[in-house]
Amino acid sequence: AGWLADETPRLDSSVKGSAFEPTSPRATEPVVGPERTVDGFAKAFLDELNFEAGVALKRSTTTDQYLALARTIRGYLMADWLRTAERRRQNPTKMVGYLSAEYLLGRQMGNSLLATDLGDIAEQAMTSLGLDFNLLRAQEIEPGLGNGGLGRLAACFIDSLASMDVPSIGYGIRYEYGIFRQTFEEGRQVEVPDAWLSLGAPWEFPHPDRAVQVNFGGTTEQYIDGDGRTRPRWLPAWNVQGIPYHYMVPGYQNGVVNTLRLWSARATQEFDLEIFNSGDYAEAVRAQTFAENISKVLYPEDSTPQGRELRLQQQYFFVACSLKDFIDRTLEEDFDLTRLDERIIFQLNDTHPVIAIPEMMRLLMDEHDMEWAAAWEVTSKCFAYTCHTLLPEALEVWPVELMTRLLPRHMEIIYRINEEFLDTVREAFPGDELRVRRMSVIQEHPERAVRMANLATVAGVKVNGVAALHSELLRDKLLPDFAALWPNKFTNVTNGVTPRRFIRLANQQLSTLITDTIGPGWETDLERLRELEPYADDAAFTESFRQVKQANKDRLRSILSQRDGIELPEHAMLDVMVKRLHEYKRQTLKLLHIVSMYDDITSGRVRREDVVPRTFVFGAKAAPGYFMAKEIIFLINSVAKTIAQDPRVTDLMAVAFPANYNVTLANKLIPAADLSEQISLAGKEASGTGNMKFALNGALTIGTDDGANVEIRELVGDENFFLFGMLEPEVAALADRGYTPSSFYESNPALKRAIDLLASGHFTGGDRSLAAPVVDDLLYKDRFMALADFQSYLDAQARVDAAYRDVDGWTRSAVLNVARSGFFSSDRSMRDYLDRIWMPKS
Ligand code: NBX
Repeated sequence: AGWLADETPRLDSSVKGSAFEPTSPRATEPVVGPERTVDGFAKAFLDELNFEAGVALKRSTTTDQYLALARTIRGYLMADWLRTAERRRQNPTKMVGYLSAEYLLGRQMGNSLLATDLGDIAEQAMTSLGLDFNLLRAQEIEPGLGNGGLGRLAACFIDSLASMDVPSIGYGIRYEYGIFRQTFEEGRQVEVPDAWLSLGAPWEFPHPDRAVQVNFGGTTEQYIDGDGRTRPRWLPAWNVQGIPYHYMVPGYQNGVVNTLRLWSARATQEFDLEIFNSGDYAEAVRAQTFAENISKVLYPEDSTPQGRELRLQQQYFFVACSLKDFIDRTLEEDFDLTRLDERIIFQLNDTHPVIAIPEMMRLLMDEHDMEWAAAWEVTSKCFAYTCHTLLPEALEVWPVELMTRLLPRHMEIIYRINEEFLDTVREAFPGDELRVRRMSVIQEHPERAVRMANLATVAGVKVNGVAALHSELLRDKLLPDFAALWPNKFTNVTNGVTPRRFIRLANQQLSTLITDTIGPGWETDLERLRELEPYADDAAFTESFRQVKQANKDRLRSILSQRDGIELPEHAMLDVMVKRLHEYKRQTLKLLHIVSMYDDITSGRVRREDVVPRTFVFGAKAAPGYFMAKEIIFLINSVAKTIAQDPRVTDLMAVAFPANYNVTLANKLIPAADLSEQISLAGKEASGTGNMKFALNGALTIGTDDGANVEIRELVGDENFFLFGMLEPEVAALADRGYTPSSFYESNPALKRAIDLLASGHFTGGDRSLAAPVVDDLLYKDRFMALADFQSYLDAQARVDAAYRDVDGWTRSAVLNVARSGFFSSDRSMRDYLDRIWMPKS
């Protein structure tokens, strides 16, 4: 590791002494927002309702009122947005371009109210008009434009960049349908399309006037240019338009509003007309549908790359739009493109936007007349690559056949990049052709394909992992040949989460307690939570802290009752596992613990009075095509139902699996949790970010030595963290020896009982076959070694029970988790990106 050890994060609210230095406001046209009073707000609201929407208050629906409220709040941000944009235009500096196919934003209204500090005024204004503020807020459908951690990370990062006033822009895709809405039918996941735009989209600003054209297909040819030089050019076969939609990204009460620019695909008129003129009207309309499919829907597969053509179209579409957009803006100031790296660093959020690299080469050479060497010189300074995985099957590769068909010019450029790169390898390692093959951007087997991670590593200024352990494994196990060639290219930036959304908004009572105790300002200087440490032994403080946790639990019970009809017991430890459903995350290990506890109680193996009552909460979406993940969901629901109906255990345990876990639900669940489950097989979870949110909200973690768990434990202390399971080297050693899960089953009676009970059909209405897919996989494959870690996990859970019985001791640990987790602010992550990647001193 070592990347973290010697660094004390600094946290001031602006970035100084770099090209990113915020520029002073200049005299521009005065922009005045509505008056910041209850009356002023009410008037602005009625103006929106009456004159923009054309609806009278007494005839308005809740939807009308929500839309008018959103537009009113947005109006208060507008002046700051215009000012921020103008300030940046007047004094251009280097910017960060965050390129991400996903942004899992969560609801916008609460965040906008917090950023503008208008919460009280807005609430009073709505009350003065006889409206229910909370009901209106509940109308918002969150923009679910991401799958999970990677998409939510992008949303946290742009929040921090705005709160730190870093000149930056987020680029992505405006999916018409975001991540599917999950429902359960007889315990099985059923996906419903997420029509999040159907009620209107008050937070976005479409700019059809700034449309950009994107080409696809066709061929390339050589031609002689005006100077008599032979040059290649692309003769594309079809094209679409990208329409930018702007979203405000407000900083936290600092007058800064940055922009998130999401692209939506539309058919080009010329394209339609050509067919239309040929007389086939129906075909013209079909062409439109075809074009617009590109931004229609978010691919719901995480960690398993989709080799689908439409997915590559999406990636190239948003990247081409974004680069064109940025370069055009830069040319407005007459900038010399050979120095483009003085204006931009594009951060590649995983390999999804990596096609930007050949696209930049193409733009510079084919459209801006640069020679290869000059174009490469600048391109290789404009990108940096973040990897978010360690699973080899999650690395994106695109078949050469598909690339050639869809992006022939880019394929040529990739070949040339690779040729020159492999020359470098051969020079550094003469005669080592095996190495050359391993490092090539083109793989030959099982089919010729472009390895996007290799391309990103070749062209990127830096390659980073997302937690200390992950970055180490990325360097030493996933890309060791590249690390041997370029040791300094590799670095770490541990993920973080925004304290604005995940503490201030999600946990208002805890926020008030913190502010009352250490004063204001911690929201942008999260290391200040350290000042809470002395209060871990303060009777009055710990009592208030407990009350806050209890209030959050009570609120959650009422939310789950209303939202899902789930009735939870009043007094129980709240044990929460929320994240995407994936075998490596090991929801099945959690399930084995639950079944084991159930078996202990029902068989009388433990005395009832020795049982610490628990409520288990799961939240997880499975990729629609991921068979095993869906079987696991079914089995969890089956166990939950059986337990709810068994009077022998209902006073001691309950399992809740509310459907459709999303950012909105996370904000309600996390503040209520006592115990955070972070139980992936060591070496598989790149970082995790939920783990940070729980610790910051005063849950204790039971976890493996994986991802950012490692750093959480280092910071909060061993005594305040329940560690279990094999370490990564032990996992590797066991895999090398050959892992046989059945031997653990045979030799561990508790494990055997739990698996036998699951297999017996007890939880599946007597039908053994319904449990078989999961049980058989565990017994005969168990790729992620749940059985090997089972006993260690049970032992750790016993330690959890003992600790929870000691109310004071538990509260003390919970307070220390909050006090010592300030490092996990995404503001610190952004500072690390600035120091190590975007603006390194050396
Ligand atoms: O990125 C996640 C990792 O699994 C987490 O450990 C990490 O904390 C988080 C942020 O760094 N990866 C992730 O969420 N991946 C995807 O969502 C994904 C989406 C589409 C795709 C591949 C992966 N094709």
